[in-house]
Amino acid sequence: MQAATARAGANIALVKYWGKRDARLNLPAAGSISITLADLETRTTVSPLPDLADDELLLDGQPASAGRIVPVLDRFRALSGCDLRCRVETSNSFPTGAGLASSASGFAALVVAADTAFGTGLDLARLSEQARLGSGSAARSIFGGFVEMAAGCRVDGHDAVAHPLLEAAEWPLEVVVAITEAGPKSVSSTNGMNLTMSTSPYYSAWVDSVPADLDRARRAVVAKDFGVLAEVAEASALKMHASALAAQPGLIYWNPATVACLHAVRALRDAGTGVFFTVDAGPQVKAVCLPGQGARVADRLADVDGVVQVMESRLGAGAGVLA
Ligand code: 2P0
Repeated sequence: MQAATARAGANIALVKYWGKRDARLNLPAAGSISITLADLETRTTVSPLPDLADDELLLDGQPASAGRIVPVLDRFRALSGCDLRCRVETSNSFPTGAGLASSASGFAALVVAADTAFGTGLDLARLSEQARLGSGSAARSIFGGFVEMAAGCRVDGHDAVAHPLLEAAEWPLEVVVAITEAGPKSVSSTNGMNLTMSTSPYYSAWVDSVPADLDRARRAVVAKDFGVLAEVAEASALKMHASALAAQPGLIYWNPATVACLHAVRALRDAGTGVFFTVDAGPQVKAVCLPGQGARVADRLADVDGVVQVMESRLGAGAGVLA
C-alpha cells in the first residue's frame, strides 16, 4: 500500500441528472450529459496508514466528517483485501458546497487515488461505477470533455456508468461561472432530488422528457452544433428547476442575481455571442461559450448586480493520478 494523489475536474451537466431509480446504489432515474472542466478541480491524497483506528478527512486543510468517504474506502479495502484505514487530504480550487459540483470532482479524485493506493487497478468503467456510489454526478468526472452517463437497467447498477462522447480538444468550449452567493447551498442535491421525487407532480414528466433531450444533445455534441446544444441544455436546466419548484415545499435555488444572469446570457446570445446558460442545485449560473467568447461573457456577467465573483474554465481531461 502506498500514498497516492489524484486530480479530477468538476463537471457541469448539459442534460441534467435529477432523481434516482435506486437511492442505495445511487442509480439515476435517467441518463445525463456533461462537460468536464479543466480549471475547477479537486486534488486528493489517500494515505493508507497502519496506525490509524478510523479514516480521517482533511478538507481544504480543516478536519471534516469522513462519513461519506468511509463506504468508498470500504469498497477498496474489500476489493484489495487490505484493511488499512486512510488519511484523506483533499482540496478544491473553488468554493466547496456552493453548487459547483465539488462532490463530483471530489469523489472522482477519491476513487482514482484510492485505486492506486490500494493497487486495485480498476478500468475506467469500474472507476466510474465506484465514483457513482459516492455521488451520482461523480461518475461523469472520471472522463474528460463531453461525457454521457447511462441510467442503465440492471438492478446491481453495473451498467449505470459514464462514457466519453467527444474529447475536450475536439470542441474546446469555454465556461464562465457567475457566483451569486459564496456560502453553502440551503438544500443539498441529494435531499433536493429526494423531495422532488416524493412530492413534485412534475417529477415523472421530467424523467419522461430526458431520453429525447439526451438523443438531441448527443447528436449536437457529435455534430458540434452549438445552436441545438444551447436549446436543449437551457430547456433541460429549466425543466429540472420546474420539477423542483413544484415540490412540497418548493425548492427555490435561485436568487435575483441568478435570474438577472439568465437574462444577460440570453441578451448576449440575441446580440450574436455564442453562449447559453445552465443552473444546478444552487444559485450560481454557468455560461457555456463558443471558443474565444468566454472573456466577453465573463466581463458582462461580472457587471450583473449581485454577482460576487466570476470564474472561467476551459474543458479538461478526465480524472488522473498525479503522484
Ligand atoms: C447534475 N446535479 O446533473 C445535477 C443537476 C445537480 C443539479 O448531479 O445524490 O451531488 O450524490 O447522486 O451527484 C448533483 O447531484 O447527487 C447533480 P447524489 P449529486 O449535475
